[in-house]
Amino acid sequence: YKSMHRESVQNPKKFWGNMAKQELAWFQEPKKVLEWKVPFAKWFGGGRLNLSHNCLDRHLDGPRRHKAAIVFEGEPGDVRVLTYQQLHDEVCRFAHALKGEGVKKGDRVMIYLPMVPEAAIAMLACARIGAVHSVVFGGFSAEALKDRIHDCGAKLVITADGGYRRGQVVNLKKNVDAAVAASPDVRRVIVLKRTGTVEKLNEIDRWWHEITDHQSPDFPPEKLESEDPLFILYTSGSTGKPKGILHTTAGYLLGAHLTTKWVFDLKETDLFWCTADVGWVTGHSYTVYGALSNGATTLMYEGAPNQPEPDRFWRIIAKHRVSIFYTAPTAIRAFIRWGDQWVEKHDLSSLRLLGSVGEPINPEAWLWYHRVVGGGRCPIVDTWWQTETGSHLLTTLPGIHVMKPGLAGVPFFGADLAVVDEKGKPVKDGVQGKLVIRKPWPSMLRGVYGDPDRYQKQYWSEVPGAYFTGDGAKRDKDGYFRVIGRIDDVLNVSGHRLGTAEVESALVTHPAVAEAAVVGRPDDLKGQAVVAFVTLKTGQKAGNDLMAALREQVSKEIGPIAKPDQIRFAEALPKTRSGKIMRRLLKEIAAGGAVKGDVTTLEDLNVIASLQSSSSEEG
Ligand code: 7RM
Repeated sequence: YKSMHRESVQNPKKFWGNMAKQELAWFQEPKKVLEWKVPFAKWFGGGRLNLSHNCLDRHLDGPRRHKAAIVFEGEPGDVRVLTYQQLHDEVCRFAHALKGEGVKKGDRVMIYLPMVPEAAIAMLACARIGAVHSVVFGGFSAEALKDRIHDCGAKLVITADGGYRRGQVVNLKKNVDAAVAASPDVRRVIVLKRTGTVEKLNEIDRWWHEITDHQSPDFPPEKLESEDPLFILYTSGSTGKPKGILHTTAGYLLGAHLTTKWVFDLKETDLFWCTADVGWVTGHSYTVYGALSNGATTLMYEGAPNQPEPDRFWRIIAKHRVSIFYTAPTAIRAFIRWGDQWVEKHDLSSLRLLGSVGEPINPEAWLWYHRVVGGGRCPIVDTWWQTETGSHLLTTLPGIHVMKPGLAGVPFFGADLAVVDEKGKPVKDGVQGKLVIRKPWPSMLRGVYGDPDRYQKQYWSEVPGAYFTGDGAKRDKDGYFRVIGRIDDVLNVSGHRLGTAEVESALVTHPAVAEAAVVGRPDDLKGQAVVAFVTLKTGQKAGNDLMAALREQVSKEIGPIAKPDQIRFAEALPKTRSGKIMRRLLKEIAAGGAVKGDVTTLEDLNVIASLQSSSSEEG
């Protein structure tokens, strides 16, 4: 590992040039591995390829042709298996359908679907024709969907009548109708029939099956350039609305492909289950693209982990003989709470490797995961990465590295990670600093859609010459990184990214609210809980009704995942002389601790007292 990593960082062109040729299928091999003008990278110039061809067609010539590509289990218990040949055929049919609706290369297509095979089919069909998909998690509200449609200028939306979650039907179509009513540029909505809860379509809608089933199962993949856009995925930042993170074809695919292969030590016979919804980057890179590019079998599960009972995941693992299981610490902590008996009821001997992603994993959860789920036998990979990085950048490699509970691990090949101080200078081992990336890597974001300045400002100006991750970290003497978590104004709630600014602007859309400040509070289960400090307009009365209304407002503006856990009404918010809200202070108050440190920049010291006695109630 050490010599290979050193080489990959010292001579990235050689390393990635070789990997690109060896691992991907090209219509035309690239001529130039990397063009780098900080912070803009172009990888694999002159190359032509297609991502869906890499995920499908290249597996059809050999023994993988009739191998399962997707094993799907719906929440009600329905199971569907699609072989590579069948998946190819469905993707081609749907690509024809999209073409028929006028979708062309470069067009943006919105995907708002439950975790069903059609989500992967829609993504792959877009990739096949060179359209740029933007998947929106089904838990986001109509308002959030509308914002994303407008931001990327999508003219077509793919959705379903509904999806199953916690024994209920999630009415996706209703949200799409509301979003589309406010989006004059949307010309077409394609509706998958999943729950049978929509009887009549609107004029703009077409049933998925009606425009797809009769189509030809062959659709020649578009020969795309390496840097042709592949997808936009919205993620929360420290300011404003979520940003559209842009990924392009070849570099992204190579990152997702190689990490899936090496980090999960993938074997031909594996059944790989990444529990992330395709609405998140983990679902993109591991459930769909990385797994299929490697010709693996990927499992998709539609519903909740405790439906109908808290052992649903273990039931699925035992039933389908899952061998690699990849989930988030927040889920692991919930399983611990629900009790070992739910795990122990099932034969999990098919498991051979476990993974964790999304937030720091506390050593207790790690040890439980290892002992109870992994039977003490399975290595755990704790993979650190971001929507922006496209694929894993910190991890251990099973069989190669010793595992250390609570530490993500070492840099993946080609990744030049460092922990630096305020001035951008590397700190000593054991000292906390900012986690930065000093060299480009193939699956890096190519920018923020429609906003090149924001890309530069947000990521490349905090630390000179380097990409700032937003995370704090420490490196130990063995070169292992412990990622502490976000040090910017981004929260990590149950492994989901949330911008404090986003929640604040959702709160102030309520007519009673004057100002809002949102901070995170440590939470045993979710990692962080959302605490909102709110001041009201004159004449407005604080109380339980208003609290409920404000939480509802956030749910409407963003989605249920963003609902504050606690709302605290205050007389005023603590501010510096320049008018900035003192978040450090609010964090301490939210955590229930005493206010420590320097408060001399506080505008009104009385504010502290009023906050600490502010009325509050748990939501
Ligand atoms: C994959 C994903 C990214 C943020 C990131 C970190 C946190 C993710 C780990 C982690 C500690 C990990 N993309 N994070 N993985 N922290 N250990 N293994 O989660 O864009 O949604 O979030 O998540 O703070 O910056 S993301």
